[in-house]
Amino acid sequence: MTNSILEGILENDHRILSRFISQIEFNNAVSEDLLIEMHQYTHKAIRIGITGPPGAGKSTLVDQLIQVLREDNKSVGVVAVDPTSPFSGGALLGDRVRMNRFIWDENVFIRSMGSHGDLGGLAKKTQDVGDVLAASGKDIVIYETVGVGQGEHDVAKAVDITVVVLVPESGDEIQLMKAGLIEIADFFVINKSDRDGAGRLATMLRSILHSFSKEDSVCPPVMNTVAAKGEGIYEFKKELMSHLDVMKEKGIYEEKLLQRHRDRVHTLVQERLLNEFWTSERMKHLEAQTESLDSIKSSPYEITHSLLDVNNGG
Ligand SMILES: Nc1nc2c(ncn2[C@@H]2O[C@H](COP(=O)(O)OP(=O)(O)OP(=O)(O)O)[C@@H](O)[C@H]2O)c(=O)[nH]1
Ligand SMILES: [Mg+2]
Repeated sequence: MTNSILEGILENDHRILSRFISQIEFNNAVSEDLLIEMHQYTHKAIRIGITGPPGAGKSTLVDQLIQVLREDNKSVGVVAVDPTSPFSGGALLGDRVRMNRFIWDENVFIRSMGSHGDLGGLAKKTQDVGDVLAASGKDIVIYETVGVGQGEHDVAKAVDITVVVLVPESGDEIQLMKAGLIEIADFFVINKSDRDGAGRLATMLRSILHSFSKEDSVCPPVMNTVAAKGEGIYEFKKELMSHLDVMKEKGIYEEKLLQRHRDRVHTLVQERLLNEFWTSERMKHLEAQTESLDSIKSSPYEITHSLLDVNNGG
C-alpha cells in the first residue's frame, strides 16, 4: 500500500507529522489501516518519560538532554503532555516547553498535547503519538508530563523508562510515597542541585529505594543535576542509557514491553465494545429510564440489567 500520509511520516516530513498528530490528539478518525501498516516501523525508538512536580525544571532538563543526544547524533521527538490543560500548542504551553532553539533542526520534533478533558484516552493517544514519532525515525522519544495526578501514570504506560524529577525541597518522605511517584519511577533526578538539601535528599532517596527494592528488580539510580546551568546532564544521559541496558539484561525491559502491548489490546477491545454497546437505542433507553427524579427509585443495577436486555438495533 502506498499511502501518502504514511510516506510523509516515514520521510520525517514535519508538516505531515504535525497534522497527523493533531488528528490523534483531537480524536479524529485516524485510519486504522495506516496505524497497522505503520506498526512495523515503530520498534526502534527508546521511549523515555520525564515527570515530576510543576516547575521542577523538567523542560529545562529535556532541553539540555536534547543537546547531548544531538551531540551523539541521535534524533529526538518530544511530546509535552499536559493532562491538566484542555489546550495545546498555545502560547502558555509554548512557553513551558522551553526548547525553541531546536526549531530549525529536522532531527528534533517538539510537540505539546492536551488531554481535551478526555483523560481516559490519554494513554492511548500518548502511545499512538509515540509510534508516529518512532516511525518518523526518531531514535529517542521523550514525554514530559507534570506529575500531579493521573497523567503521569498514563505516560508511564507508554514508555520504556520513567524518570522522576525532584527538587531539593521535595524532601518530605511521606509526600513522595503519597505522590505514588516511587511506584512508577525507574530513575530519579534531583534537579536544582545548586540549592541546599540536594545531597541530603539524594541520600534519603537512595536509602528509601534500597529498602523498597525487590530481588528481581533493579534499584532506580539517583542523579543530581543543575539543568539551568547544564550541569550533570552528560552524566545523566550516560547513566540513563546504561540503566536501560541493565533493565534489558534483567528482562525488565522486555516484560514492560509485552505488558504494554497487552494493555493496548485490552484498551482497544474495551473501547470497541463500549462503542458497539452504546447504540442510539440503548442511549434512548437510558434516557427514558432516568427521565424523572422518580427514577432514582430504580436501582442502577436494575437499569443496567434492562439495558443489557435491550436488543441491539431491535
Ligand atoms: N536554580 C535552578 N533553577 C532551575 C534549574 N533548572 C530549571 N530551573 C528554573 O526553574 C524554572 C522552571 O523550569 P521548567 O523547566 O519550566 O520546569 P518544568 O518542570 O518544565 O515546569 P512545568 O512544565 O511548568 O511543570 C525556570 O525558571 C528554570 O529556569 C536548576 O537546575 N536550578
Ligand atoms: Mg515544562
